[in-house]
Amino acid sequence: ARAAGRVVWFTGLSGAGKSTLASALHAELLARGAAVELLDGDAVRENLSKGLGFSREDRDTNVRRIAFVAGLLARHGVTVLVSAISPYADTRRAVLRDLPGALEVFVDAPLDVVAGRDVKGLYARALAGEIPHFTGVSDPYEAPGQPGLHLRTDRISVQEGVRQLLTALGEG
Ligand code: GGZ
Repeated sequence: ARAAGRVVWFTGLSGAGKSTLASALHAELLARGAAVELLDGDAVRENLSKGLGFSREDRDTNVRRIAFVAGLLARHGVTVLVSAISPYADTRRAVLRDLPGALEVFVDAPLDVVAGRDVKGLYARALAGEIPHFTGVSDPYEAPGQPGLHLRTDRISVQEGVRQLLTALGEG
């Protein structure tokens, strides 16, 4: 059988740069001719997880659905890039354990930096008390203790992040 693909699981706060890094890595791997798929928070919540909210239960359901699809793809040799806040450490551990060779990537920037960027204006609304379960403000984010890769996006460029990702994947 064909070798299994790797799952690269980007976890971190909204606005930390998960999707930016995942899509930059996606473009680079595509350019190298790899079979690679992107499971991004936004698209997943519009399709696979449509109707789910942001309670712990719904977030965990979202994360488990993503992991299930990632496993199916990886089994057929596809490299799968997952971008989801996935805030609960236990749930991440449980799903990643079932994905052989998965790389957990902590996309990390301090809350004041991501709230300062506030691309979608969500942090301003959350800090004003208008979003009851907003990760990092009114809902928890449990950072990985031992991520496969830790990227401080307030300190490194997207290009440098992609370089470190490729190295971690043995594709440098
Ligand atoms: C966190 C929220 C919330 C709440 C809406 N908390 O920056 P974005 O906008 O595009 O990414 C965030 C996205 C989070 O969805 P995920 O599927 O990644 O979350 S999880 O893994 O926890 O299931 C944000 C937007 O949805 N958003 N409300 N309350 N982010």
